[in-house]
Amino acid sequence: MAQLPILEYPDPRLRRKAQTVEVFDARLRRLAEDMLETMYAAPGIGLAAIQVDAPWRLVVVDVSEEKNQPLVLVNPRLSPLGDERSCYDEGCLSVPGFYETVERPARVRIEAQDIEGRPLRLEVDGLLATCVQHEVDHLEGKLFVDYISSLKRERIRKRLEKQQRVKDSA
Ligand code: GNR
Ligand code: NI
Repeated sequence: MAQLPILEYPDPRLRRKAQTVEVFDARLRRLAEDMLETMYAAPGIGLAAIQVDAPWRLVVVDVSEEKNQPLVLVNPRLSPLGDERSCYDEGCLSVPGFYETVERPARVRIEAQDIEGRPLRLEVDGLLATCVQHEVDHLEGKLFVDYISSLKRERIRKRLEKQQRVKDSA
């Protein structure tokens, strides 16, 4: 297993639309394993393949306390269940150090495939529902900062660009 570098906002590669996975092979399993290792090390509760510069419709999540309930979703599609919405203070490994409140549907149905390509259907709520919506947004090139005011978003962009310049010159 290996840890993978995570792209950071405003890297344009985070804005690509991820492609449908059609081949369920050892390379895909390897990518999912490396993503889980990267997510646990960060630490984070989810990671989309696009964040590690692999533009496939693949996400991993684990919202469990013990970090022992990994969920791998290939080609996930979501549909809201009911009208209830919930607010969560979201962060993102690609927007390190910044947190903003985002409102999303409270419950969603997930239709996806597992790492072997078998169909998977789940209904989720709470933090897991928030997290999978955040991850599926990544597959469309969308980030949580797109839900906040442009003023706040630009402030975050400028601060991250400055940090990246400092890192690059070190
Ligand atoms: O680790 C993460 N925490 C988190 C907190 C609230 C809402 C969403 C998330 S996902 C984030 C990891 C990440 O960036 N996934 O794409
Ligand atoms: Ni994220």
